[in-house]
Amino acid sequence: VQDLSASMPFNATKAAEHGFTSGVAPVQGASSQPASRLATGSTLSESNELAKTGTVAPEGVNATVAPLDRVRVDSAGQVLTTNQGVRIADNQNSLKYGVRGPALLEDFILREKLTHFDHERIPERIVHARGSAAHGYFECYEPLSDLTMAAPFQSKGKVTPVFVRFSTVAGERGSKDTARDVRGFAVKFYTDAGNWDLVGNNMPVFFIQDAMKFPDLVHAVKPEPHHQMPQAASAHDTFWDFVSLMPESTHMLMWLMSDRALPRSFATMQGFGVHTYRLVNAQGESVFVKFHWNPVAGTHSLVWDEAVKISGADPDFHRRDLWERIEAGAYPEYELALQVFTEEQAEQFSFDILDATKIVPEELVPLRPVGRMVLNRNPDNFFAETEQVAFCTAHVVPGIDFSNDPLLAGRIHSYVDTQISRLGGPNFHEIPINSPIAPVHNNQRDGMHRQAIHRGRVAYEPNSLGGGCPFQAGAAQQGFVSVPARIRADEEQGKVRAKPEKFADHYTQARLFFDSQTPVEKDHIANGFRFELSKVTVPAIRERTVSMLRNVSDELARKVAMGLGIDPLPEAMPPVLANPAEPEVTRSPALSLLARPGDGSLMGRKIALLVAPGVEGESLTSIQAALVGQGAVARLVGPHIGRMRTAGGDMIDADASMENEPGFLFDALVLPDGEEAVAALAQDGHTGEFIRDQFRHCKTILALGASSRLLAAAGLPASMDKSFEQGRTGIFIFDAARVEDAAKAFIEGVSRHRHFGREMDPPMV
Ligand code: HDE
Repeated sequence: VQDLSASMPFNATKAAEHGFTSGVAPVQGASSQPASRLATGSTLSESNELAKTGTVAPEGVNATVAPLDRVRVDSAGQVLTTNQGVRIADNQNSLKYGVRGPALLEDFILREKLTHFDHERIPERIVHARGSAAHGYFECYEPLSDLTMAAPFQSKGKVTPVFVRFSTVAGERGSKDTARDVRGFAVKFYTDAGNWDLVGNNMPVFFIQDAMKFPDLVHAVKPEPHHQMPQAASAHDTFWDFVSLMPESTHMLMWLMSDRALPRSFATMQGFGVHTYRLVNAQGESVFVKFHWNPVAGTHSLVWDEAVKISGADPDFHRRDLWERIEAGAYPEYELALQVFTEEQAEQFSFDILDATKIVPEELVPLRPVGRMVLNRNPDNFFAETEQVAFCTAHVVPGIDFSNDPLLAGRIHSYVDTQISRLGGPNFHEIPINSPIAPVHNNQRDGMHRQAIHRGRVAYEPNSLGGGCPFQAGAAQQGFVSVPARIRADEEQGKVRAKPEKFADHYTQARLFFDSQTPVEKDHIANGFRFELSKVTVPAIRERTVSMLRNVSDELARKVAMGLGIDPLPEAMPPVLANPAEPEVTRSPALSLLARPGDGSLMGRKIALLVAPGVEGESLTSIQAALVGQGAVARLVGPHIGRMRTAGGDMIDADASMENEPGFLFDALVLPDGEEAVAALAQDGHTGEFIRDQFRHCKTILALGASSRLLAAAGLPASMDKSFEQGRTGIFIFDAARVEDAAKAFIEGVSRHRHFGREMDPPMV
């Protein structure tokens, strides 16, 4: 074997293939992960035994991390090369014939660089293009082996690595985070029996009942084809034209017009599997299941005016929040809960469990908590992980199976299909973020970008030349076996293009949702419809929607009609099903966002403490320390960023300015004591805007000492004065000497998120 000089570019993986061993220790250009691939296994995923089991990662350690190490690249201390490993001497100038002469075609370094650049973009997802993701783990509370053999649920404390991508639906990849929209909530479980993707949303129902209508729905909501407007918004003619002709969408529209469509963060929204799935145990017995993710931080949303402003000041609002929470250790956490019911139970329900426009009310089938999911690691590279991750509803593992939901059936096909064009071929499972930690062995071969180097001459089964390998598992060895009878088939019907009768009950559950909301939430839903329909230019579409709403609630229809100047109220749209079955449940408090206030913790909440030169330093730092002690992010926001002197002569550093981080980006506000600082803040128009937005969006405000003047100067209504002291409205005025009491009252106020008691429509401030 020929000796390689230590100073030469050297790739340990390659060299090992040719017989080089550790005797050659390259100084530069070495792979930081020496040749582990050949030694261990035949697939990309097999390099890490610990990860493969999926059971050993202690809290905070992610078993998918180690296998990904093989493909992580860190160029620190490395020389610049071409993709062929050739060192580049000059990365500034193309090759020319004389300094002022023509560029030369033979410049392979320039051409490689430009060609790669030209192809750096891949097609964005047709829906859910805008997304953000994180790594984490799922931990099982108790074994569920009586219900399912799915690997993540087999023992108490079992940990399964996950990768979760949150998304909006309609907007393009670069669109804003805070659009009124459904949010995707897609979880990839890297189980030790293969990958399981639970591709859900933050709302438990969907617009349509049959996959046949999905392209129509998406074409209607996307920017209109002639002028490509509006971006990331459903408030336009084609969307409302379509949904007002599709009464099955009514229930989903209730959710979409509610504050559910404006989550405060990914950490404060629920997730749902939407469809009915099946759990299957080792005996082949199966039950139906609905999946729910409930955020430990509680459900919490933005208000519309706030969402609109945030999309201008920080279009990455949710992405930033997710990233910062994880960097700060305020890990987003969700409890997984199941609704389990039998086929016999399902047959008795007043609705059809195969209909994705229906929920199973929690009062009918209670939630059973089965585990928790913690997101504790940001991706290293957005493109490699968040963009290239491929979720597919077809990815299930033994123990999970499908129901006959016709929407789900379409999805089982669609997701794999879309990855083939989006990720450039059938080998997308080999992209590191997609590759399972369970071993992969089959006779599929070739295709674009194949990574695995299959050895031997056998790529067929049965074979004798390969010893019959890879061999069929069969049920005894946990091979996937489909549940034989998925709901009783009606044999007399034969092939049909039709729907079961209960699918035609379009309004009972829409009514259930609306009637279960608090008065504030009902107002927000009406205002949501008012805003969206006010952007619709065709009066007939507005009226048709109002006539549809009359089947849900006349109170709602009237409010919306009034907001749109529709008078008289149009007739109710004739329902498809004249006599729907009596519902089991007519009020479900669990459907209110306020039903899940969370643990009251301040973890991850962003609080602004206004500062200016001459600020009273002691009370300021004491409040700041109290907030940070509760896990909040307490930022000093000044007329400018950087250093300024306090009244006591100390120096403080403002993290942000009122210009670069306006008030609506924060969950709560502290106004400081200090005559000079208050005078300076009163001079700055941003201060009034800051306070007014905090007030209008019903957030907690604390004014210390002299700064109470700023509240009045901002034009807050005088009627609020009397209740300020008691804090009933979430506004607290304290003497700076009582800073400890102030901190206590303020923290309690912030933990309640918002104080809707002071909301006014139209806003007075
Ligand atoms: Fe999707 N959906 N969808 N969807 N969906 C996609 O797959 C589709 C539906 C959902 O973060 C696409 O990889 C059809 C319901 C999420 O990468 C595509 C139908 C629910 C994500 C697709 C539906 C979802 C997608 C686009 C009706 C909630 C993002 C790119 C039959 C349960 C996953 C891609 C991620 C993405 C098709 C309906 C959730 C085109 C045909 C219902 C969270 O394949």
